[in-house]
Amino acid sequence: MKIPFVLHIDIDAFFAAVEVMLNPYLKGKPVIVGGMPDERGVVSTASYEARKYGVHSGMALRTAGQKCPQGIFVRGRYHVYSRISEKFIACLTRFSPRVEPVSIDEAYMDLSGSRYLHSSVYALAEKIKQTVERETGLSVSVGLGFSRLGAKLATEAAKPGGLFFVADEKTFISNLTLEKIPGIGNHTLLILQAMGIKRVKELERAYPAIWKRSIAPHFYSQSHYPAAREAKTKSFSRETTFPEDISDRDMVVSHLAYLVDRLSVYLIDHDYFAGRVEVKARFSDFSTYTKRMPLEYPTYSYNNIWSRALFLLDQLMKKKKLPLRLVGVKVEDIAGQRDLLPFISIRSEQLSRGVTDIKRRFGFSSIFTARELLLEKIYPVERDAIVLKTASLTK
Ligand code: TTP
Ligand code: MG
Ligand code: MG
Repeated sequence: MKIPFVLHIDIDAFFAAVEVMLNPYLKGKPVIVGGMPDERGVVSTASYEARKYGVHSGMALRTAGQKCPQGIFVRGRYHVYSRISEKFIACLTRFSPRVEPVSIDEAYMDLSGSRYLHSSVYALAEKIKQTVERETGLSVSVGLGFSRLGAKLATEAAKPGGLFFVADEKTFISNLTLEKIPGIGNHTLLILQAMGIKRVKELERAYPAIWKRSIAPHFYSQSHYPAAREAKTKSFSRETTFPEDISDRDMVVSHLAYLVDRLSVYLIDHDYFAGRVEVKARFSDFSTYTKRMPLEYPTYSYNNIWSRALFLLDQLMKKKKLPLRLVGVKVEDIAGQRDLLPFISIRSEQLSRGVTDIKRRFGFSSIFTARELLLEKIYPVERDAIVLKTASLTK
């Protein structure tokens, strides 16, 4: 029988580590990425030195400034992080065809097959860790287990900079405190803590009925989730050629917004999450360019996909001082599910779902973002679509 080996890998203090790598003066200092301490907004991440002062992702910048006055605050440089993220994932795919990126600095790999090429799965994991660290210049943590949950929890135990193999998942997991278990929310956690239950094994022992009925199914279904799925090649795209070449940026933006809107609704209708966005632009001289960028986490949110797409479009439009004849957008790294992301706000996803519900009931054209409305000037608007000249749908 083939034993499933899952490897989970995550970059340590990712954004902060990149800043330190690019500016060695920051080495060993409390670095806080996200903005200045007098600005609105939150901390993206903090170096481990800054974490000692209690600074963490998601904390208001102002609070971070109070907790760590000597902290060095830097604004994020997203395009730099995503380029390194791409390099990171590309490096992993050399070791296994089954790599599943789950966020900008994190991926699962199925080593069940590749391990035969090495003396042991542990040696292979070490090799992967060393190679990634050498090629990206960043420190990573690696977890090895027989399931996704096991591997992910192993990475947490290994942080920062370690490699951890959980050989006996059941014992390891039953000794963990409950907040370590993905899927046990804050609300449940508070109730259980009030009942004096802190660890997985205490819950299992004291309340076997609650355990079996409400938590174990979720937990074990994750625990026994088979090794990482096939590397995703699936993608969906929408593009259109304009009736006449367009030099007005707003008008191009409006087309792109409409195409992103269609893609987001498509993802929601099919229960898909996208991991990466690509934008394509063709100029009046037929020269064609594309640019791509990972999303911060797999999502179907119009707003998240949109903000990346707009950034990419602006990059592409700088290539030539010519009008455009075509614009297109593609979402890639499609997955049917994703890991729980307890720290990331999913308000924009709720918004996209709400808008999609309205579109389902009253027609696609019943609700648009303002930036799409410019299209009314040049195309007929029907109940279920704005009728573009050539809206091609590719799988
Ligand atoms: P994480 O891997 O969760 O965190 P990290 O890499 O900074 O630190 P570590 O893994 O060592 O605990 O997130 C990866 C990057 O994603 C992080 O560097 C910044 C970004 N991020 C946010 O912008 N907001 C958030 O709330 C979180 C959790 C991460
Ligand atoms: Mg990380
Ligand atoms: Mg991560």
